[in-house]
Amino acid sequence: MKRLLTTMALLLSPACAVAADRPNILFIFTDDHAPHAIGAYDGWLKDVNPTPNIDKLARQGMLFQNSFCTNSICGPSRAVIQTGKHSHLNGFMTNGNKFNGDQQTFPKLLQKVGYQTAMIGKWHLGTDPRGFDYWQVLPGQGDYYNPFFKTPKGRVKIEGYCTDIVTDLALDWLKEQRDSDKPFMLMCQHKAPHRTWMPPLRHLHLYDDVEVPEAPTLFDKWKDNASPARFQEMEIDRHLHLLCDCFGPEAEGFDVNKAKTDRSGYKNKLRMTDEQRKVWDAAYVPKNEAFLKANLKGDDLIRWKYNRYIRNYLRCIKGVDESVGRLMGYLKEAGLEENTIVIYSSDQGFYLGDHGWYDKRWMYEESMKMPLIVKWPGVTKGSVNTDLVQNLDYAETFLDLAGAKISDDMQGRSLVPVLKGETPDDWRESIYYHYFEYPSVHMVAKHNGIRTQRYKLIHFYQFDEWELYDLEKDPDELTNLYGKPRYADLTGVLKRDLEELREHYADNTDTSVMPAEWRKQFRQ
Ligand code: SGN
Ligand code: CA
Repeated sequence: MKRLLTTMALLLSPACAVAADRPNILFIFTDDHAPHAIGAYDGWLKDVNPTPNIDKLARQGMLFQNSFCTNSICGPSRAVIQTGKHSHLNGFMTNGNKFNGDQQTFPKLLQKVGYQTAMIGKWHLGTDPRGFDYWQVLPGQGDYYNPFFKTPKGRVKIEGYCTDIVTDLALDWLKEQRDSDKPFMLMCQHKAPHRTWMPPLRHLHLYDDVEVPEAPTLFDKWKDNASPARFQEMEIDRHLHLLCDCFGPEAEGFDVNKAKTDRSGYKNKLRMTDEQRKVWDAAYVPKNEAFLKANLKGDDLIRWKYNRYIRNYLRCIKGVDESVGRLMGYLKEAGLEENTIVIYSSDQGFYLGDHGWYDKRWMYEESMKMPLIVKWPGVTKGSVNTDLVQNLDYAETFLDLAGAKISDDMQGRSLVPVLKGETPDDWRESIYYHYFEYPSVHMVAKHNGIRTQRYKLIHFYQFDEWELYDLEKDPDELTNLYGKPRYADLTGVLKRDLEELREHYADNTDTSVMPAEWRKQFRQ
């Protein structure tokens, strides 16, 4: 009798279900990969064909056109994914925070129901990963060349190119450490294509002979925006550094010692082995000489910097796309393809010269959007979904896929019905956004806001300035409708809804206006 009861208890325990019952989850995550730099998203870079392997995933999966983060910055986005809670509740509001690993996370909950969990690559949450049977992560931002990795046993340096190494480590784990009696959840997280965009050596000449289109808003002067857009520090023109970001020629009077201490491209180049640097210089030195000769000024110089930046960014993405190809190849070879759900996503979007910028942070479309493609064999079949979804939903989705209970205190919703093509009638009609890092690098003012399928209202509360956009008529967000009498009623409704969302998500953080004398100081 006792034996029978034990057997029954085991059968009822989800931890005991055999691997085949529940899908494996492979989460491929990158850093700063804007959806419009993925071919399948059909943006203005699609003709460059930047991502054939990711596009293939989209043909077999579901591509989310309206996928957004809650706070467009690295660590915070990752903390939202771990917890299924907005930044103000998980405590990781800015990159300077440290993640409290004692709190509930989805990997811990997956372990409880019998999943084997692993985390490889960029983590960027300040404290050591928790809830993983295996982890090997880049310290902080990590390096493109010859990076260090942190493991439970200490630090190791691995020679080579970061994207390739992270892929190798993920494949090694799948081949050698995977427990075939359990379903797995593997997070394979790349540093690329983060600043300072350093491509793999094999791709330094990729796109040399291709005309890469220009961002349609490259020369935006933010005439209609509230003041924060004019006081940022992320312009291709004034802030993208010719040497440290673009690997251009060393300018006269350039302080090499300072560059060595910065987290700049110059310092990163110094990490290369002599062999690596030789290949690098062979690619860039002749181009830099031609650049010096051309003596570009004004818009031509902006165009040159844009071109150097976008090509290196896309070359980094080529490395990522190859990683996706290798991982998919292995799943097939190992007979894991049919029972593994593959997710491709990135922590936020990015400006690819859009509005004259690089970087992210703003609630504008380019940086608030996250790519999200989910391939669920037997379920998804190459469709495009336009429901409003967020990184807030990932934890819930993974738990649901694993047949685990979704914790009541999580704030998002499972995407499982959406993936099955059965979006619930009461799916969200608006999303809440809050960015907290100011003053800080790139000087993007704090703001919160609401986005519906059609409209977006943004409040730069420290300066008490607002923006309102009609995304249907103005997808590039160039015409600020805030304060226009015709939009007064709509503004009132959106303000009320924003307040309701703030309450709904229990965001009690301080959104007061800065004292006038401080504000002045930031407007000089
Ligand atoms: C670094 C980058 C910034 C970037 C932040 C945050 N400068 O400071 O451009 O905004 O990280 O990025 S760098 O020259 O050091 O690359 S995040 O992805 O970690 O949020
Ligand atoms: Ca990022």
